[in-house]
Amino acid sequence: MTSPSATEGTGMPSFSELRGQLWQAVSDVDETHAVALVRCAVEAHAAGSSPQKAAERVLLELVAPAQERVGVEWAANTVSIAQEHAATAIDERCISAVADACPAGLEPERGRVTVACVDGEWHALPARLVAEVLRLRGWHVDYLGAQVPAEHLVMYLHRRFSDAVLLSSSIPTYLPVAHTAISSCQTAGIPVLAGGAAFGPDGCYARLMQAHWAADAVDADAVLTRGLEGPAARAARLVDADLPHLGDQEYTMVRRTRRQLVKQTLADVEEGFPAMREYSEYQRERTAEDIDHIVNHLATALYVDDPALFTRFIVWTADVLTARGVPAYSLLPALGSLHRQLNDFPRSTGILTTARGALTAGRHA
Ligand code: B12
Repeated sequence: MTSPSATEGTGMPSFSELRGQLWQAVSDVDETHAVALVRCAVEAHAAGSSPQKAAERVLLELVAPAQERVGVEWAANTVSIAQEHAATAIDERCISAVADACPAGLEPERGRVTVACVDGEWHALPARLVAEVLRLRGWHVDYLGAQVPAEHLVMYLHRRFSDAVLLSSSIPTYLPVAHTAISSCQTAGIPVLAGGAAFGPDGCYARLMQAHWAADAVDADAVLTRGLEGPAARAARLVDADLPHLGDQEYTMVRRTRRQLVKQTLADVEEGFPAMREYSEYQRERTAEDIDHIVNHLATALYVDDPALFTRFIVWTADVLTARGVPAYSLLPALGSLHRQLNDFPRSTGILTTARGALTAGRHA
């Protein structure tokens, strides 16, 4: 691999070359090299622009893609969970190194924001990237990190002024708790800007929950600069008022009977997929976990009334299973069992039928 110092004086490699080098360092679990590389990149690129601009490019064009690639390689079963953890730790160190190498460009008139992940959400790195970029662009940022319960977030906001709360979530099953956090902050008088993969394509679920949305850190800066509409019209409402379809009680019923649904589905799958009888205890536990994720995503699709949320999850799960030598059609008995158990619930059976169609019609069959 090219040493970062070897490029000094002769000009830094392009961002695309640097991406390859950073990925190499991350996959070799070579933290020292990764940190040296991002520091050199900030220094070298600062000459042509400003330290803040160079730092932002390094965060968004080097560190973020490296972290995204970890996910792609894990899904394809080419890196293990342990390697994924090591890579994330290195990427976190790289973000700190970039932040240390470049003072925040604090501008009092830009205002103060609080960045936090919703309760239960462990994916703190995306929120941290957003926080650092906003800091570089002159915002005062209070970064609260992973899984912040709504009541503690609101207590914090009562003590420390914020122009807006930026809420991050990567996993769609946290959308109901995200909704509670959004409405609690708005009730406390603080507008909310949501972001992260959980909020769906183009932030459709953020809008459903009456929050503002931005695709990434640069977009967040633009939205905050335009100004967020005050929360007055959105405050002090019951979250159910945003989602009238919850009146059919299907979401509540699936949530309430989740354990029983998982247990029965596991039993039915064992019957419909005889290979499972040879499974080890460890494999059985993973299967139970997968079924729990399926029921949880079904509940979330009911919550936002969007079959596509569930279909995306099933297709993703099918890809992950296929990469691990488990046939995608092994998901069909689970979908069939849930369909039978929820036969009296039209929205649930509709969601299950749509996902089954995607699984059997596509390359996953
Ligand atoms: C690292 C990682 C983890 C780490 C997180 C560590 C950390 N400190 O962040 C750990 C190991 C904890 C983890 C756990 C899990 N993970 Co994970 N994880 C990832 C991974 C590989 C990278 C996440 C990341 O940092 N991405 C890079 C950032 C830069 O991209 P981004 O998230 O899209 O963020 C950008 C924008 O969305 C936006 N944005 C994000 N937040 C916000 C907020 C605001 C306000 C704004 C404006 C914008 C914004 O700006 C960001 C920068 O451009 C992803 C794969 C992936 N491709 O993302 C899986 C992934 C998110 N994880 C996944 C899963 C399933 C899980 C687990 C459920 C696994 C399990 N079975 O236990 C748990 C859930 C834990 C929990 N309760 O949250 C799945 C989710 C799939 C799905 N359909 O739900 C993914 C997609 C894996 C995959 N390859 O498919 N994970």
